[in-house]
Amino acid sequence: MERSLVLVKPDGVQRALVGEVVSRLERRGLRLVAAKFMAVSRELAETHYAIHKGRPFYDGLIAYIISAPVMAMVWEGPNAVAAIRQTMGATRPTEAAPGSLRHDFALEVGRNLTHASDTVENGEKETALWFTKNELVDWTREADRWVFEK
Ligand code: D4T
Repeated sequence: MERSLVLVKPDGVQRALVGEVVSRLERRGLRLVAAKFMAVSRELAETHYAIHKGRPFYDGLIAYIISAPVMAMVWEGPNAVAAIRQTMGATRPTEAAPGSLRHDFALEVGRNLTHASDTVENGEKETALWFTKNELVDWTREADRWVFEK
């Protein structure tokens, strides 16, 4: 079962789109594993976006992600990484597929509402960065057998 970190970024929180994001992931069939509403420290932001350090948009990206609270979550399911990124849409909202969150609710790459892990490996790494083991809920959903093939 794959897992992905999902963030509703500060713009999504300020625009009251937390419910929309949660609803779309639930309706897709993904299973919520963990969630917390939190202010992001500069240290966490810099660790999370370390790969982008030195790029022209880096300082703005850090300022944006710490500018207001985020809703941090972990979602799981078969093919969760690809499924969630598809639900989010391409990083640049003008390249996002119609019907995706970024297509439907965003215009600019620097205000693109959500984050989702881009690989299975990063799903695990980012889950461990944002959540402690105790915060991850291991549970069986009644509908699982109607959504998951195995
Ligand atoms: P995140 O990580 O926020 O889900 O975005 P993606 O995984 O979809 O995209 P990314 O890592 O390439 O970019 C991280 C983050 O930086 C912002 N960004 C990116 C930006 O402001 N300007 C840019 O030119 C790029 C490439 C948006 C997302």
